[in-house]
Amino acid sequence: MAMMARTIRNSASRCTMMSRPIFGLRSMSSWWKNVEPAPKDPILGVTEAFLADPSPDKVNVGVGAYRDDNGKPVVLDCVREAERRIAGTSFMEYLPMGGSVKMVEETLKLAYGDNSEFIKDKRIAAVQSLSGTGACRLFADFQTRFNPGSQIYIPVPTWSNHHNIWRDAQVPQKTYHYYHPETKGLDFKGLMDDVKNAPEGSFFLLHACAHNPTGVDPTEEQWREISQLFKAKNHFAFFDMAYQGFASGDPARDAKSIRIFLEDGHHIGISQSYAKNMGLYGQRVGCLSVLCENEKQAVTVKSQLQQLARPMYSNPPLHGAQIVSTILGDPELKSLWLKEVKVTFPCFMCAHTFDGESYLIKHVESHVVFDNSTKELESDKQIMADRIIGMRTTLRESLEKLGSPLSWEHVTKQIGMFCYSGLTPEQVDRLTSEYHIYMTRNGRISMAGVTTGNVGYLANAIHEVTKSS
Ligand code: KET
Repeated sequence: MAMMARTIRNSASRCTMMSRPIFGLRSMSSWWKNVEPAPKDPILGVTEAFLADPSPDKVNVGVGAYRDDNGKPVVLDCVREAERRIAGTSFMEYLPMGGSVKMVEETLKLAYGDNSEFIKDKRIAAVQSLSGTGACRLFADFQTRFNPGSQIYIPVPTWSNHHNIWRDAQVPQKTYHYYHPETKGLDFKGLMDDVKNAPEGSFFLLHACAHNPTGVDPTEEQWREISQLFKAKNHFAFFDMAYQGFASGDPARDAKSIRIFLEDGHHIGISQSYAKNMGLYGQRVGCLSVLCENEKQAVTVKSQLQQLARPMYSNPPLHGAQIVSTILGDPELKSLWLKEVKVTFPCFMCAHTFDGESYLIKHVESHVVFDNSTKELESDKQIMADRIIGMRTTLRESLEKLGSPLSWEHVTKQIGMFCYSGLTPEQVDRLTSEYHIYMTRNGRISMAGVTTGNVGYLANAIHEVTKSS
């Protein structure tokens, strides 16, 4: 106590000394003179650059946000209806530090299963998070606080912000093999070797489904092998599930990787996001959960997650949580959402699976775009799903017609929101400077940004920058 008082006094007297010369403007402005401009964010920086470009030809295939054929954002019908029901609410007070209990309850069912024994046994510590990014960050902070000195294994490549998140949480990073550039598929052997060679009890970040940016997921069988090896090595699996519903059109099916780990008895962590699968990007609504050994531990862990949240943002925002709990808490609205996920997103997601050697093109069982239950949604949403498959096909065919010497098969074969094109950073730079086409420098194309109006222009530009390679 005495020491603390001394420290405070010392810093106070330092402050007085430092504040003496502040009468001149020059010394005031010197507070931040050592601050250098931050590097542009590899993904959101692309949107900034796109917005600043006055060219009428500009094309944005950077950020992963769903768009219609006119490049306009899409709001789901279930969201519109939930907003209508919420409108006029008199509750605008703070949520608890852990967020909306109802929203969290419903969100856990999506990841762990409707009849999950872990939910029944109250073994899951879960809090509402600021979307998927906030869930990852909260977990990273939790990891460093209660497992100081531990590292995190991150796949190569990954969503670029994973590196920033664990860096800012002071967690040292290691990488593991994931993608094979030649086969444009999973580097399963490299992955398994890295999992095997990591020290016992390491933390691993896994993409639950629709891996960003590659669009390449392990098969079910491969997930089983990964889980077994994790078990043998006593590793901790942290799943980032930002695209539940995007790989197959069915959220339950897309949680398969997680369910396999649960069956095998792992104590996992999960980040969930409603940015993509409910189109609630800007509402910042998601969930962080950690499966514990028993209810008592879950209560303790949750109290610490809340303790981390309190000085950072106090408590999470209300509106998005209300939308989600209104949709998932009402059987009719929930089934509307499930239909919309199937109809809106899947066709371009579900049709292609990599079996280790070649790609199988087929519709997954859950994909019911063409059955009667979705008739009422078919019109505009159906057109959108078809549009995206169409865009993949048109982009590939246009490149082939232009006589491109390269293979563009993967454009129609990868799953998820993105096409991991294989373009080099230099080629992407040329696309931007010469053609006003904006994408991340790793060559990732957000397929949702490709439209009837720009696909020909895009193909031509890609051909121009790649034809001599
Ligand atoms: N994880 C992954 C794998 C991911 O791609 C994103 C977002 C997030 C988490 C976080 O999403 P949130 O909106 O916080 O729920 N990815 C897209 C947007 C971004 O970079 O922020 C993207 O890759 O374009």
